[in-house]
Amino acid sequence: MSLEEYKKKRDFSKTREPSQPRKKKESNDLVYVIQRHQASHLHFDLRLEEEGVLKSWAIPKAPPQETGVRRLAVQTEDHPLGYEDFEGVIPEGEYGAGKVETWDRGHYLSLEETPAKKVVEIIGKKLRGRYALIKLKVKDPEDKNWLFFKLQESN
Ligand SMILES: [Mn+2]
Repeated sequence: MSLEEYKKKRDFSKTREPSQPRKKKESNDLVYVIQRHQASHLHFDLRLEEEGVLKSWAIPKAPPQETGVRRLAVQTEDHPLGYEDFEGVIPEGEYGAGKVETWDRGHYLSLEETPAKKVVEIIGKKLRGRYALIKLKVKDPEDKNWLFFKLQESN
């Protein structure tokens, strides 16, 4: 996992976003966060800690709190651990310019993991329960489109 793309896209003399991952974690729980990002287009950035980075997806509409709603989730560059604490305004002219606010956060458990599918138990305030992330074009490593949705509760 690399933060190269994350660093390349940002000028840390201009944005207050973290340039390095935070040193130490407070607990072993895996980070889950969704940040509401009022960039040129409002979207919601889902981030899940995996192998020392925050795997990230941009969701163009409000994340599903109930079953039956499937959202497109476009994978974006890995973000450093600690980014879940970032809130503020990315300055005009910088990558992702606009306001970032925490929309939901907590932790998650990984229940199932393949290259094209993740099933997670999200323990947040707005999102709670089992969710799936499914990659749309399994055989195309360049394709960034996933679907994100809540699974039916198992009895
Ligand atoms: Mn964003």
